[in-house]
Amino acid sequence: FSSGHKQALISLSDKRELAFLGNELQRLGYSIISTGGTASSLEESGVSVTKVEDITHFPEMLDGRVKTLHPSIHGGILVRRDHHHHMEALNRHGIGTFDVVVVNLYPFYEKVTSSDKIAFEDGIENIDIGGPTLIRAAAKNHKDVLVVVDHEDYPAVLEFLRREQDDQEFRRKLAWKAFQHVASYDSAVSEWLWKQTENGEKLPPSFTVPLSLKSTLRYGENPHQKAAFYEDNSISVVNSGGIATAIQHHGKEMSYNNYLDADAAWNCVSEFKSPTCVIVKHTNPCGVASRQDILEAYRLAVKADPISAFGGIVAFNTTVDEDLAKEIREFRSPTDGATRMFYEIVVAPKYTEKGLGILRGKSKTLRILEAKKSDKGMLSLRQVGGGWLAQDSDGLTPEDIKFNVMSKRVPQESELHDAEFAWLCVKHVKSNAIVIAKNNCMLGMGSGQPNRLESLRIAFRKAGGEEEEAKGAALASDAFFPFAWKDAVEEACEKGIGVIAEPGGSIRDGDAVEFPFSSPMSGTERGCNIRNG
Ligand code: 93A
Repeated sequence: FSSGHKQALISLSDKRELAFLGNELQRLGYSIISTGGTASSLEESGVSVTKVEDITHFPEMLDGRVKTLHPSIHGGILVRRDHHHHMEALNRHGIGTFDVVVVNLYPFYEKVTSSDKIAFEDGIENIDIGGPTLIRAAAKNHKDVLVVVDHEDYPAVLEFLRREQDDQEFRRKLAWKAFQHVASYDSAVSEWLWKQTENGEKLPPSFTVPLSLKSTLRYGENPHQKAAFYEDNSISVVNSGGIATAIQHHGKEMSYNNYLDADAAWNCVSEFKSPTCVIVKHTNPCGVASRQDILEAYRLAVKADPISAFGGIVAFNTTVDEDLAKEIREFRSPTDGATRMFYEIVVAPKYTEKGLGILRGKSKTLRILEAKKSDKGMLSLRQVGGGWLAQDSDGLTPEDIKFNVMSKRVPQESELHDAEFAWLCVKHVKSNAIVIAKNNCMLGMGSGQPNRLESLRIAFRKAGGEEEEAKGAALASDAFFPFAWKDAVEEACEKGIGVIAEPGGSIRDGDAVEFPFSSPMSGTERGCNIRNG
């Protein structure tokens, strides 16, 4: 295997598209060298292949722990071709150069998170050592070695090899991706090991989040701020959903604030099981309604606060079909009954062809996003000067809600249901958050005020003030009532609220509960912080 002979090293656990890659490389004149399983699979596809052990003159050892860790392999990858003494050394030892290295790693993350729990020892055996070493070596020497870690890159790589023109930019991008791949892998291993220690339940002492640039944005929150969107490439989130993985079917490019709002709307609507529409403005849900008829849910969500809904983000947890798309296009603002509603973004899990066509026709700028529900259980991070605050994501689901009735009056079935609905909504409203809801519909919300009473007053104003509508409705608060001076509880009762859901935790909880006309309740974890503050 003297230099000048084109060689590709292929060692893959995920063998998707392997036959295609092998055949094409062979056609381009490459000799293929592979580890055991990969070699067998290539042979089955009619590709001639040399086994690694025929080059190293060592069998794969220690149950496969040592396969490619050998100077005959790593020398051929790391050699500097423009260094005469490097090439001389290779020749002296009869080592050939590698031009292409294609590797993906033992499926560690999939194994340790699979439903059939694996033993600690099995976890350890699934830590790939030789694979990352190959990837790192090839990525370091990317000037002369193409490193490929993603089967989706095979067509571009083959095209590059076919053209036979050098392009260091392309090589660097592959090398960058390769190091990302290894970093993400290592962070999954380290996270798992931490969970195997006695501290496993605690947040880890440090962690790496491999981020990659998804897109540069025109500007940030304000026009003078530069901004970009980085995607989390942790193995644990790659195949999960969330707004970062949404597909944009139409419309103007997404802005910084669009992403924040779309994320808020999508997280909120994903919370509900029955057909639901959520409208968000400035990261807060201003309309939420669940109905079997999604058209009605949409109209109710707009009606909750038509002024805020105008120019907002509309999210659905159901398919947007022709009828729904028409309703979104035609619906006129309840404010004047004439102006057609205008939105920045529509987000949904699916669109029918016709539905999509109609929405595309609504406006050139309307951004249409198709999103997947994201997995729960990720860390939620916030930056403060010089550091980050981390907390478990708020994984509250409808099944987790178990209210304790604190008051003498026991709420009726319908009141309990309204309280649950309000409780799910208030989780997505920025604090001090108050939500008033009835019959699967948010009537009003207040947020962002430095005192809870003010939030409550705003929520009532939106719910229609003293009007009948809010009578007997449920009120949810994201934190306890301090019950100092005139309190929100007192005012809520005066306005006819039927049931109050709150987490408790004030030293004056007793007063809030005993308040003469009220029937407040608390969540199970009384005194615990059920919601983010
Ligand atoms: O056990 S290892 O860490 N030791 C090695 O020397 C080694 N070299 C490649 N695992 C090693 N590999 C990995 O084997 C690759 O990363 C790849 O995922 C896998 C392919 O094995 P096979 O071709 O036998 O299916």
